[in-house]
Amino acid sequence: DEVENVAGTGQGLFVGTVDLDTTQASGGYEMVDPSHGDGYTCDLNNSTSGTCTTLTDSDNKWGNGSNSDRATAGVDVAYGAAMTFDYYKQKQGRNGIFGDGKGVPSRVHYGNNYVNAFWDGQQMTYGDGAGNNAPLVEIDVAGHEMSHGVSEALADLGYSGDVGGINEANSDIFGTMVEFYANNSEDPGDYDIGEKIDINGDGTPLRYMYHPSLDGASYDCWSSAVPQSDPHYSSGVGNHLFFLLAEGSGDTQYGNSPTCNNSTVTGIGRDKAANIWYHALDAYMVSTETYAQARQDTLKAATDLYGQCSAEYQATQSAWSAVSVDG
Ligand code: ASN
Ligand code: ZN
Ligand code: CA
Repeated sequence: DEVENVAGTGQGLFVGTVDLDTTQASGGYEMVDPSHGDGYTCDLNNSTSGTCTTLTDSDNKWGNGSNSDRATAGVDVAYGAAMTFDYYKQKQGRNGIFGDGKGVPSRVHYGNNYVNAFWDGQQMTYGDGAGNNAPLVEIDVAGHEMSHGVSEALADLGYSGDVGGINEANSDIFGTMVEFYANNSEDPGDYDIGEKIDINGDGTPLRYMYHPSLDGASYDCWSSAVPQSDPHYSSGVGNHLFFLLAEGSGDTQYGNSPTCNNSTVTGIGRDKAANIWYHALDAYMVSTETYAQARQDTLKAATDLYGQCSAEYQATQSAWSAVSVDG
């Protein structure tokens, strides 16, 4: 018989040594997390389909901090899934990605040289990376992908035109909020996406929320080119909006964030900014959302949460105008 809520420890690739809740089974332990809806972590054994084998361990000490142990990547993603579950529950009152209290599977070691991670509507899958880049198992990436599940459940956000960028920005916003929430000493919160993966081999992250065009392709400001572009580039407008609303234009800790209209924006803090965005997603956004509608919907959310004459409402107006989304 299985004994639940067993306290294990793991040594991940990026997160250092962390606690993991596991399940005791005959002869050892399984990486099944009863504290987070029985979400489990499994090894695809470099296949792209077929059986995913739930990770097991004899002494409940998982991974060794290096890829030489196949459980190491599993530690990072089990932790990332738990932190994502906890963020939504504690901060947004949402019980699991689907709101049903259930955890989701996290599948590691997908294929060969796969430089991506994805949510398929039901579960998580992570590649090992190729060449010099690391497996795509960082906290903000895990939070990004699972937030695709949340945005699908709440608003069924589309994936082309403005809404494609809003969808991707939503995932970067909550991936980053999960990274801050986890408060992991080895991978503390910031407004870079995937900064530890070294996807480009030169130390740069996948994306920069505070100044999206630093990646050479993302948009800082809305223009008619934005809805034509890849969602990972049109997301720049939403990422930039979120950074300005959270931290302001004069931030020196996370990055200098230039405004598109030479204005100065005073941030309201990331928790309030995330609450406004989440409430807009939950209550107002639609599958065909445009950036102009997102401005209106976040203003409705700011009114609901803080009142129409609030500093939070005014900052939301200023931040959208600062990314060239005017009322
Ligand atoms: N990692 C990518 C993303 O979530 C997968 C994709 O291209 N949809 O954006
Ligand atoms: Zn995405
Ligand atoms: Ca990050």
